[in-house]
Amino acid sequence: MHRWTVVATWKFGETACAAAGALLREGSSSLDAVEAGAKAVELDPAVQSVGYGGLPNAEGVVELDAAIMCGRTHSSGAVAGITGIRTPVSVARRVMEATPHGMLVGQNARRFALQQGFRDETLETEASRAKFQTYIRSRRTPEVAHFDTEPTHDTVGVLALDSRGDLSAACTTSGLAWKTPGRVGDSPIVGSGLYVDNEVGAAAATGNGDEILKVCLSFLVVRFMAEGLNPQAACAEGIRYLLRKRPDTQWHGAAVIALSRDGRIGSAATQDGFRRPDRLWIYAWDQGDGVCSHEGEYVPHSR
Ligand code: SD4
Repeated sequence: MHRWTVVATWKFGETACAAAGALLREGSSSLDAVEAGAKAVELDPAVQSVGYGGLPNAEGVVELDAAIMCGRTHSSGAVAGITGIRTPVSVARRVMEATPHGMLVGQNARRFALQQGFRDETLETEASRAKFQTYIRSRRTPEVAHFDTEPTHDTVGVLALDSRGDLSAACTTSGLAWKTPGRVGDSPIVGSGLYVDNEVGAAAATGNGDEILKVCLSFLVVRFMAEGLNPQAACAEGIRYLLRKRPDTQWHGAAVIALSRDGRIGSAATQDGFRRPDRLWIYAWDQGDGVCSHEGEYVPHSR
């Protein structure tokens, strides 16, 4: 019997850990746990960067990205740019289990979800509509993704180790607010937003996905663990690599969490883009003693 563990990105990762932990405690698989954890955040309308209530693209359409990966079978499924479905992580799982494919996108992902029995529902809330209206009034270049000073992005990445010793990961997001329609970030891409090697560990990333996917951050962190680094050192080394390769483009920040197959946890973030009072790098976890969250390590620029 392994000691079960769940770890998730951000303060709202507590919601994910609570839902996942409830299953892991009962002996459920890590795959069921990460799906339940990610789904709990997707369905929370107060979270404006994931699922229902997520902020839209530059044309006011909420486009969601999600992926799930099972360490036991080394299989994965993903959807990108899906609209009108509140639980894209579950659609990603259906892609994994009911198709021979790894990812479906856009209208066809949505069509697949509807065929599979998912409901077509609005993703907008009063709060997300109001934020979009404010953005519309202030923007200068309507067709180009616009970054403002607000933390208008954050993904939930969930990693779990179950009592049988199997690892899984899930990652789900509405991506960057006001993004260019069609833009897909790191979150649904295996190796970038998430990665699992059942013999080694798992990792998930959050932050500016346009940067994260240029270094395959989650795969990189798991490889560092395979080479013998503990999860904390592997996360810091992954962030250091990103900073080395892309030194001038990290102002929005990137962060990563990791979980080793023996239940050790790590986390690191670029110092740039975080550490403001309104944007601390927080991650949550539960190892059977209750959900807690903590500020993670920041890696400074070496320039
Ligand atoms: C993306 N990585 O689409 C996501 C957004 C995010 O904190 O995680 N922001 O780029």
